[in-house]
Amino acid sequence: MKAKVQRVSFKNAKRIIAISDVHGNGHLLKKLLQRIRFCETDRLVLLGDHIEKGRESLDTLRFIKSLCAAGNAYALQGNCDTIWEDLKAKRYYGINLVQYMDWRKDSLLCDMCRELGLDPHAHPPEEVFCKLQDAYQELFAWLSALPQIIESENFIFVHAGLQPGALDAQDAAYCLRRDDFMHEAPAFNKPVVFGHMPTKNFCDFSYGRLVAFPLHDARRNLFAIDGGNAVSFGGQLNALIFQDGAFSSDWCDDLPSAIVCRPQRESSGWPNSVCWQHNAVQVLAERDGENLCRVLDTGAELFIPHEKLFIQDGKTCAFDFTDYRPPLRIGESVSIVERLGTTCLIKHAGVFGLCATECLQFV
Ligand SMILES: [Mn+2]
Repeated sequence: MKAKVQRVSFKNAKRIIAISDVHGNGHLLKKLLQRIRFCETDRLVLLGDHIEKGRESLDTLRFIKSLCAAGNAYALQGNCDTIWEDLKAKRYYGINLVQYMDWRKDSLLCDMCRELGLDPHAHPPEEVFCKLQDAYQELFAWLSALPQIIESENFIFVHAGLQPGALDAQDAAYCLRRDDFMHEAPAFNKPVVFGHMPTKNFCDFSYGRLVAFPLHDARRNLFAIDGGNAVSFGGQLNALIFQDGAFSSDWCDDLPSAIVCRPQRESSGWPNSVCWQHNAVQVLAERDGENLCRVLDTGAELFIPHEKLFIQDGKTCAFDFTDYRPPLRIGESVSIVERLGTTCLIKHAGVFGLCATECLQFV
């Protein structure tokens, strides 16, 4: 199917703001919009994956729909937003909607059943389908009518990726689901802003570090903005803000924070990290509680705690981890991603790293 392209004029906007992959975390979207003081003179583009994985898909969807109805917000379709259409067409791994709800509890359909007081197991799947269809026709229609591409005077917005060539000739499925666009993308004349894959997965674009902030590739005119909210360990919701020919970003997350009470020096050398898609490792040596591992795809070598390793398809794999230690000054605030005994995995200025637990004062 051809992608639907929506052309908009942002000529009179003070700021153009892009936010991606809200994934049912409407409370974070509200917090972020407040933080950046979103107002009528702004234009906001939500890059899709509005629902699924977070706790409040139905509320989030209604909130985003109301933002769009107010006139200065625009929404794209992401691969998670077509779930109703996919289940209807039996395109979703051949499962029916009840099986889907059993598998994904944090989903739009589960929220809808809860709101209706409908037990999906008390009826045949076809009946559940009809009840939801009747009750939420308008929301389903709104989701399925969303464009896959939005083009303004100066920007192109898409959920996951674009192929080379004209916007009107793009394939809808490609726009929704392109897992490695950051590596595969050609150069574009206009900046292309996209989400879908957490920027943490592109550590080769961030000097080997695991990051959650938006990444900019100036050579190819790309902005990857998915901070991994609701999907990735320690993820955040990013807002990329264009104003007066420059860009900046802001973010929100749900992580607890701590105050630095002893300074930390930045680790020296190129950081070693492991992240999803390239997470198969070879254990080279063991010492108490951790393993020296080599990441098979990248050759990076780093110590990874025992509990961060798992077996998949007979291979030893690691959850996202890094040996980078960010520079920290007394009084600075950091987000606590995970406490690992004497060490903490933290996030500071959008960068993941390690810090000795004794250097932090928990608030
Ligand atoms: Mn996606």
